[in-house]
Amino acid sequence: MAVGNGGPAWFKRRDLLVGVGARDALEAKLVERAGFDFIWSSSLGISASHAVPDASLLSMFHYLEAARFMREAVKIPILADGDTGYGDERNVAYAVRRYEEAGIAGICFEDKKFPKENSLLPDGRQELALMEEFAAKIEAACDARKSRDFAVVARVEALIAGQGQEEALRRARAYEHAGADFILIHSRQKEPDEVVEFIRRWDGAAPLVLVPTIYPDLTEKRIRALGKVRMVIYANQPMRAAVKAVEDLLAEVRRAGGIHTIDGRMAALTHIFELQDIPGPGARACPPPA
Ligand code: SPV
Ligand code: MG
Repeated sequence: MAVGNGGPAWFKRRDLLVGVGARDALEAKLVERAGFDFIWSSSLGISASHAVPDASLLSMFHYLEAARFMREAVKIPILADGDTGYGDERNVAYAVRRYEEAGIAGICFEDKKFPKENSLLPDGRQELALMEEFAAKIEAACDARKSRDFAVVARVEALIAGQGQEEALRRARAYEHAGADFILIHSRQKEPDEVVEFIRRWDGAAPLVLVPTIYPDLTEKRIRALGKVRMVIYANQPMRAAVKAVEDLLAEVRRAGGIHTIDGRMAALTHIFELQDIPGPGARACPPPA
């Protein structure tokens, strides 16, 4: 059943919800404080924080645990990246039950074969699952949830796999028919033309979700003007910003032979304590050594 027919309520508050990818609870908190609408618990981010490829290496419980800590730290909804569903329909149904009971607002499954590789990996293996098999996973996900407020997002990887618009549309229609509340259409083209064409041709009722990592020129204003898209996800920008900042800082420490030149480049310890919700006197930084 499409969202217009009484699907998840949490996304109806705004015409376009903007979510940001997080690896952990601290990053999720920063996203919430910056005023974004929801958290994307990113498989790329969570894998990268374990320094392993985003290639179905970690278990469902690693991803669930990360999302659960995020959930405890923020009030805004968390949309979980559920990869390919960790197996067949039984695994999908199991994951939906665990994520829903953990207070996660929804989950996204992608129609690639397990084990998958990240969609943006140069020369990555992008093999699609059979459409009928993935539609059965979406149906299993919808049947497994207790509440209609738990969103099931079907992610179409046909454009990522170079299979073209017709195949992407055929799959999106099948997944909507299977019960998906949203269709995430992913692309790795530098120009947004491919995604824009899909949006233009999309004739289903399910709202679309975009991840414009590779085509950042498609801004929120342009997305709104296109219509049909109700969620946009900036999946990995905080992680990439953090890695760059830390690498630059560490190089400076090596260069300077000490930590005496970097004060202005770090958050104050008091800010870290505050992000940890440490009350009262605990929020004071340690005095410098006498
Ligand atoms: C993620 O953030 O894990 C995603 C988005 O799935 S992408 O990396 O573009 O595949
Ligand atoms: Mg992912």
